[in-house]
Amino acid sequence: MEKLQLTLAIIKPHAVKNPVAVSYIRNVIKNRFVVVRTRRVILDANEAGDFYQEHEGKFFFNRLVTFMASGCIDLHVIAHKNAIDLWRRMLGPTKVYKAQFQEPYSLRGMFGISDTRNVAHGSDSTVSAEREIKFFFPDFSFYEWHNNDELRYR
Ligand code: RTP
Ligand code: MG
Repeated sequence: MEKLQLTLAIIKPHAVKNPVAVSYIRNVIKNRFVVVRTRRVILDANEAGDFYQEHEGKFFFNRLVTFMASGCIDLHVIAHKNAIDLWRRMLGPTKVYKAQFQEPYSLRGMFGISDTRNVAHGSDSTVSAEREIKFFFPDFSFYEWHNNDELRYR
């Protein structure tokens, strides 16, 4: 028996403000994943900068941080046998032109506005998933998650 993998999905401000996008995305998440935790927050620029620290110094960093602090974001800790890859595949390519032309039915293909306003975030590895979940849910116990007998798959 193996434990379901966890990832963090963040619905970005422009998508949270778009009722069609946010309800579609919530449905997709509910239907494909086990939803472990959900929280709506507003970040200030410092918090957004901390979250995206790996991108500090890149040309899009300020734009990204300002955008992420511009309104509510929805956080979803979600679980699936293959949560990290599945969520990133559902998102589609980071670049909006690629998403629209190559994966038009991906979330970014359908609701992406620009390379920054690209609908949602997904952790890119088990190490970043753990860091990112702890960042927003500091009381989340990975120990308990891994030792709880519920939500295992065969
Ligand atoms: P994410 O981390 O958000 O799931 O997306 P990702 O792995 O596909 O992309 P990454 O390279 O990690 O970039 C993080 C976020 O930075 C913004 N970005 N803006 N040219 C630009 O303006 C630009 N390039 C990247 C995006 O919001 C991307 O999701
Ligand atoms: Mg990334």
